[in-house]
Amino acid sequence: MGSRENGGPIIALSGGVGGAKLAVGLSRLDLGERLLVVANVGDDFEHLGLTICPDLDSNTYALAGLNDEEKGWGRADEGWRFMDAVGEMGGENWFNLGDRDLALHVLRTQALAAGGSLSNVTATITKQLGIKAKLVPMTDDPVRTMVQTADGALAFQHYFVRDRCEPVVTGFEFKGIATAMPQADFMATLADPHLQAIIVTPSNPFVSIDPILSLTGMREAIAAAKAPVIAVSPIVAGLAIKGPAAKMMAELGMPSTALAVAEYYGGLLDGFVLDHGDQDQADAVASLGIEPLVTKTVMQSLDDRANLARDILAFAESCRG
Ligand code: FO1
Repeated sequence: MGSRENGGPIIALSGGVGGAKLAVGLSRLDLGERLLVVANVGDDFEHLGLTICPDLDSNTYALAGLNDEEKGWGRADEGWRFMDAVGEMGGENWFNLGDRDLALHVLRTQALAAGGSLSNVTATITKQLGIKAKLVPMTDDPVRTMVQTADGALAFQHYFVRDRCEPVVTGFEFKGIATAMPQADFMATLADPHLQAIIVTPSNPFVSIDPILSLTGMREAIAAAKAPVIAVSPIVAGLAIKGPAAKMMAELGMPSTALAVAEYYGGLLDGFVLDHGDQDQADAVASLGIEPLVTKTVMQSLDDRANLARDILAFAESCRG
């Protein structure tokens, strides 16, 4: 890291695929434990008697280099004999648990049943997998995203996997959010006077980032933090790189543009990172009072991820001024 870095902690708010890719990019800058990745837990659910935490797991597998790049979730080099047997016996098989992935769900469920917290079991697993960054859930309390549609509310995984994101969304509810306590290390790091940056990764604003921002006292803690807040657009040239963000924006009556995402986050942000494909929206972002940075945000290679991470930290330093 260049001399310009103040050596303080860096927080990345992360959901699934897009967030995990940038978390990997940041982790390749040798930040060690200075990097705190905070994962959304609104996607979590109980399934086949197991506690499933998809966004924690996407970040865990990506940071450990074990993730399946094609699917965007679960592990690479996976087997499906467990699921074949579940199907044979008439069990629920709409949500695919790989044979290796299953170990994580079983061990986490066992640890939680023994009274452990989600933070503790996440720390144990990430340490076992040799992950240097600190990965924590946004809260240790249960929060469950419900997707509201014209035909009623759907549990997140029913919307996302079982119904393949086809229902038209009208809104979202984060069940449990009012009583969920923000994770302790997360809140302590937000209050750290040496905090270098708070990065809103290019995850889905509605179902990955909003659950984190909706925690009690979170927006106030971010506003009071001594670090610039930088968001990376999850929309490039009108399309989400992965997932239903653009479709949700259209269904919520928003233009599915990078600028609309900047407007959606609004006053929370000091800086907003757009891809070259959205260069023409940079001035409009600036007119919101948000500093724009135009760079390559589409992360195909590992180098792309590290380069974007480096650009963001340099951008954060300039925003700090
Ligand atoms: N996403 C799917 O589209 N199909 C699946 O069968 C599926 C299984 C699955 C198992 C474990 C896990 O951690 C994630 C899984 N996901 C699956 C992704 C999951 O739906 C996430 O919520 C999304 O990645 C959105 O964050």
